Order: sequence, then structure tokens, then C-alpha cells
Amino acid sequence: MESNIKYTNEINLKKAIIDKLQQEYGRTIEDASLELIYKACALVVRDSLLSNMAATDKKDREDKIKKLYYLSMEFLIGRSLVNNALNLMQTDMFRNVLNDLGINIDEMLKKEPEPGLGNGGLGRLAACFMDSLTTLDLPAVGCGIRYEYGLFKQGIKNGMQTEEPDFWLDSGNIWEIERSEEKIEVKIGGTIESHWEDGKLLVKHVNPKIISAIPYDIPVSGYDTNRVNYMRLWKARSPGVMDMEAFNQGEYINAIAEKERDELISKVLYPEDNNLHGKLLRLKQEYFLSSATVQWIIKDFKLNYGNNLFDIPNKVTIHINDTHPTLAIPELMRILMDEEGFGWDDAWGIVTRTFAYTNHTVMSEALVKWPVYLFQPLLPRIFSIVMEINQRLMEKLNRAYPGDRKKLEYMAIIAHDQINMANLCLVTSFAVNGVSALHTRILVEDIFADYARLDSGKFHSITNGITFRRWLHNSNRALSNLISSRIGTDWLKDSTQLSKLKAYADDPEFRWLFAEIKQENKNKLASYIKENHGIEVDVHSMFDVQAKRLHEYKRQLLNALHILYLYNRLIEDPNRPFTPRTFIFAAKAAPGYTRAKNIIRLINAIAELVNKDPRINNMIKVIFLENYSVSIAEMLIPATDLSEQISTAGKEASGTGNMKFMLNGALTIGSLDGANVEIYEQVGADNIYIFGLRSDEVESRYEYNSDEVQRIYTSDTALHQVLEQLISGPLLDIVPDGFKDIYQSLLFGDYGMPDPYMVIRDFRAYVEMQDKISNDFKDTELWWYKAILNTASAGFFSSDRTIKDYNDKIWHLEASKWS
Ligand code: 26Q
Repeated sequence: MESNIKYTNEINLKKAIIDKLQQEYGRTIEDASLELIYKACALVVRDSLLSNMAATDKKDREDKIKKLYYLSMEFLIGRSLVNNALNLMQTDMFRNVLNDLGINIDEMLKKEPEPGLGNGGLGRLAACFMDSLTTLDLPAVGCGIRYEYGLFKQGIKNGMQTEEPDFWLDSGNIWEIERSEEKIEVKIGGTIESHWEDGKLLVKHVNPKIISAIPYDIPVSGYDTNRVNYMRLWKARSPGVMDMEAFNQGEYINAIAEKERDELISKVLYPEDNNLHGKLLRLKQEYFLSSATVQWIIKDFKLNYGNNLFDIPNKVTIHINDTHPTLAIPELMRILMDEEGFGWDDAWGIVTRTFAYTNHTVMSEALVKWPVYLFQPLLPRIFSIVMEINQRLMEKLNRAYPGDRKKLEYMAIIAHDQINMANLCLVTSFAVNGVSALHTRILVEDIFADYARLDSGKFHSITNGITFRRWLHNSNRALSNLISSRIGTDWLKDSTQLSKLKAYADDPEFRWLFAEIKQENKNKLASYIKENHGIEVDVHSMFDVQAKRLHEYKRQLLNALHILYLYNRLIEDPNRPFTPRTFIFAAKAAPGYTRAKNIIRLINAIAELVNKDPRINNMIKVIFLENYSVSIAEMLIPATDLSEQISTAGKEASGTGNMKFMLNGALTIGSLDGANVEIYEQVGADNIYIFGLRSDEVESRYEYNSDEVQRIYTSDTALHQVLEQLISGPLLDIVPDGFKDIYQSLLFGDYGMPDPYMVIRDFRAYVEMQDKISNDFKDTELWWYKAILNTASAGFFSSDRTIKDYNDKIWHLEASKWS
């Protein structure tokens, strides 16, 4: 089959855009606003996407090959126009045409609303995976929720974070296709009634509340392929006010209010990552996604592959992105037993060969457990299935570890009236994986060790990756072009080719060009900072960037304390040689995470202190960029000299920002944590700055206790000074109450364990490494040599490689495209 729309030349494309403007919006190009021009361009691109999508779907149905369903509560996709235009047209045709029409492309592109349907790493990973799956011609659907409000918009007022709702759908979403005719009914609440008939337990769900799930499909294009996969995002709609009895009692208003409450399910993304317990609405969201998706999968299976449901594991893999969509597992049990008439053992046989699970965190507060008192009334049938799974598990474990109560409780799915979602995944998935080598080791040797001993074969390590199309080719086109001018364009599809660039690290001309591009990117960022924050930065200073969610374990605090330390040194001795630095932070804190918000306040207070002090003579500038998002990352990362990846060792499962910075030629200062370990292995010890405790040392706390904290605090006078400045001195002119909470946590801890994230412990090592970096930055030839080696060594971190790993180890999908 041929795609019916192809823009083979610029004249064609230009005409298509002009026609769209007239036919859809009744405007000529001269009279159209940038927003309309954006919409017309997007519609033109959409036309060819959709015809490719139809052809892909037809081909997949005919071929009856295996399909992946990637279930995720988050897809942090960012803007789509540039990405889709690139994928469909290959060349810069799109840019040329718009230039020709006299359109300010960068301004026009900003008119695209940005879907912020994720918190951070986990959601962005899902988006990179969709890009790579499609580029590799693998049949896959990303299933999620169509939140009306994405992650909140962050502002900074008086140095403090403010939150505003992000109503991103305000002016419509060109990329989505509503398919109301394919709606699914999700049932919650009610009671269950069961009786035995012919040796089978028949279960009836009585008086459930019905919520419709309406699918919205968003096409996903790939690089250099005609395949178009899609994401299916569900919206909750109450089927209508149907409770006539309530009506008769004059409960009209309440009935409408209840309808509104049901539709809340797809209203808003929860802004907590790595922590949140016992929120009923979140549980409803998780079941809503799981139930709608699995019901649809079964329907679609019957349509395409026939009625033999025993064949499901051969044709379908359902991947669970962290435990959030775990309820898909008991939901499939429910459908097979209650709706399709399977007995337990047959249903179990199918289910346990269908699901795979990725863990993204070892933080205990993020391992979600649901209290039975919330769970059971909301999902009575699902609860009874989970009980049964647990019962059978406990019988088995009791035989294996008789009397070992502690172990049995730890491994149980239900214990202490809580449902442990991770254990449910471990028991029922045929594959489990961590997201970096170190993280997987910690899972297998520590937090999931008991399960790993039972069945080590199902544990895999699959290191995360990022799509080079978005994170280099589209966001740093100048660098992409420079690379292609030397090694060709194959690296865009075969990331291992990037290593050919290593040879150019020795080439002075290449180094010069590489440095020029970085400078240009820094200039652009500096203009953005000037325009949006009114601060002038030295474009020749080192741009030292930490951009990621705000979390104590990520240790933005360590970075902040280092700035204070440098400030003190400069005040003491203004004539001492100093490498000028611009410290840039970008980070959202969960709205309920007080300490994280205090850290933002501290960073802004330090910025105010340092930026305005004439004695510092512009040697240091501190910038807190508001509202970190995919589009800010796309501008910030290409402009970075030094990437801060300084989490407490053992806590960051992988990190993916670290890879984006490396790819764009930044050097890393990092702890041996998550994927930093593998970055270190790829780039070599000379080209990365590693400091601090290793994860095994953190784990054993390395004789680290209150006495040791006190010893460091008293013996390291510079650190002592910095710590005291949290509660006295010039910062209190800015924030009169100071930062007692932070001070307290560092020196005394929250539960008697001081310095829980080893900020004090690692401070000296960090400062010394930073000094070395300041020195190295002055040797520009050497710096650019190292920077080039970072880009050249990043090939391993392509999400194409990650997806190939998943496919080889877990999914076993066949590549297929339609022409
Ligand atoms: C859980 C329950 C209730 C509400 C929210 C949540 C929730 C939401 C988001 C829990 C966790 C998250 C997000 C976690 C996350 O982003 N983890 C990151 O995943 C990346 C991709 O694997 C890793 O690179 C990061 O190391 C990891 O922190």
C-alpha cells in the first residue's frame, strides 16, 4: 500500500499549508495569526500521519503478529510538530517552506500546547520508548490517561514555588482522535454475589457504578519508517444521570454533582513522584486505566486473532510501567473467569505468561501499598481475586519457609491490611527488570532478593535510554549537522556509529566547531534568561546545570551548599583565581513536599545574595529557571558545560537526564549511582568527575552516625561556616526565619538519623572535585576533547538500544512495516 499523501517537494507542501489555512480557518497566510499557522501546519502533518496510521493498523491486523501494550500512568511527550515533521519529511523541507513564507518558526512552534502528562523520568522514558518502538518498526500501543490537567505550572514568587493548574487542552489538541464509538465501561463499587454451579464459582458484580472510558488516540511517528504506532489515552465520562430514583426524590443537583465527581478520574495528574499514599482518587485512576485497557485488549484480541484466549500470551505482552497499572493483572483474571468462563488454573496460566514489570525506584516510600479499607469497597471483585492469589502464594511460601514469619510477611501480597503492589507484580509477571545495572543489582540482592532466589531467571537488567532524534537532532540541530558532516547520518538510526566521532576529539578544527556550537547554544539560553528573569549572565562562564525533580535524594542541597562555600571564599579573598560559573537550577517540587520547597527557597535566597553582591564581581551567578518542562530541557541541555548528577549513591534508579547532557557534550560531575556507573564505564575515568561514597558504603552507612556527623561539622571549618549560614548571617536578611528545617535535618535528622542523604558526608569530596573541574575548564583544548568524547561515547544510551534489549530479553516482537 502507498501512503496517499506525500509532500515530495516544497511547492506541494507550501500549497498544502495555505490550503489548510483557507479551508479549515478561512484565513489567508497574510492574515493568519501564528497560532492558526501552527494549527494549519499541524493539520497538514497530521493528514499524512493518519493515513500512515491507518495503513499500519490494517497491516498489523492482517499479519496477526504479536503486539505490545505499554501501560503507563504517565507519557511526558512534549511538543510534537517538529518531531513529526522531521519523521515524515526527512529533510529540512518543512523549515525551508516556512522560512519562505516569512514565518518566525521558533515563535510559531511555541504556539503548540505542551502536554505535560508526566512528572519526570518515568513519564519521559515512556515517551522515548514510543519513539524507539516505532522507529524500530515494532507493533506497540502506549496506554495511559488523558489528563485534562498535566503537571502544575510552577512559578517563583518571593523565592518560593507557586503552583498553577496546567489546562493544556484549552485551545484543543490537534494530534488526538476521539473515538467515542469505542468506549469501554469500567465498573467500580457495588458488591459481589457468588454461587457454585456445575463445579464452577459464578461471580456477579451487583450494583456497580459504571464509568465510561473514551479512548483518544495520538499517532506516534518514527524516524525513517512508514510505521505509525499510537498512544491510546482514556478519558472518564459518566454515562449520564441515570439514577431515576434520586431524581424522583428531588436529588437532581446531587446527581449532577456525582456525575462530575466520576469524571474527576481523568482530570488531573498527581504531582507526587516517589511518594504518595492512600489517595482514593489515585487508586480509581490506576484501576480506570487498567480495566479500560485490558477490556479493550481482549475485545481487540477476539476481533483479530479469534476466540482462543489460550493464545493470548503468544500474541500480547502487557508491560507495566512501575506498579501503577498493576491492577491490569487481577483485571485480566477477572475477565477470563467471570466473563469468559475460565477456571482459576487456566486463567492463571494465561495471566502469568502475559505481564512484564519494570521497577523504577528503590525508595521505600515509593513502593506503593494500598490499605484494604480503601481497596475492598472500591474494587470488591478485584480484591477477592487478589486475596485468592495471596492465599495460594502463602501456601506455597509456607512450605518453602515454614515458620519464617518475617520473610512471609515481607513477601506477602497482603499483610498488615495493606496490599503490596510490587509483590503482586513479582508473583504474576513472567519478567521483571531494573533500569540500570546497579539498580538491578540492588533489586536482586536486596529489596527483591527473596523473590529473586525463588526465580532468578525472570529478573533482567535493562539500562534506560533516550531518543537521539529528540534529544540531539531536533533540539541541537547545529551539533547534529556537525556530527553528520563527519560520520554521515547513520548514527540517527544506529547509535553505535557515534563512536566514530572519537577520532575527531584530536582534531583541532573539529574541537573549535564543537565549541562554537556550544557557545551559540549558551548565548541563546542567556537571552532567554535575560528576557524571562531579567538577569545578565556571563556567556563565557561555565554553565553548571542541575535540572530534575526536586528531591532530597537528588541532593540539590549539596549543590547549593557548594555555591555558598564558593561565595565565602570569594568574599574572603577576592583576588584568588576563580573560574566564573553560572549555576542553573530547574526543578519542580511536589506541592506537599515541604522540605523540597524549602530547598527551592534556599536556592533562590542564595541567588539573591550572590547575584547582587558587588564584591562577587559577576564571578558567580545563580539562576533558578521556572517551570522545568520538556521544552525548557530542549533549550537548556544543549547549552550546558557541566551536568550535575549527584544523588546519594544507591537511590537514583537510573537517571536519564544524565544521558541527555552527555550526548550534548556536557561533562558530568556525579556519584556512582544509577546509570552514572555505566556512563563512567563508557566514557572512561578521565572524562567524568566521580566523587563521594559508593552505594555499598552508603548502605552500610560506613560507620556514619551522629558522632561522625559532629566530627565533620566541627573539623571542616568551611563546611561549618556554610551550615551556620542556614540559620544566621546574610541569608537571614533575605529570609528572616532562615532555614532551620534544613539545618535540623542535616545535623540531627528526622528520626534520629542525621544527614540521611549524606550531604555532609560527601561535601568535602564534592568540593574538591569541583575545584578540579574549575581548573580543567581553563584548559579549553582539553575540555573540548573530553566533551567530544562524551558525545562520542553516548551511543549505548540510545533508547533504540534499550528497546532492542527489551525485545530480545522479554517481548520477542517481530519488526514489521507496511512498505
Ligand atoms: C505513585 C503513587 C501515587 C502517586 C504517584 C506515584 C508515583 C508517580 C510517579 C510514583 C513514582 C513516579 C515516578 C517515578 C520516576 O520518575 N522514577 C524515575 O524513573 C526514571 C526512569 O526509569 C529513572 O531514570 C529515575 O532514576 C527514577 O527516579
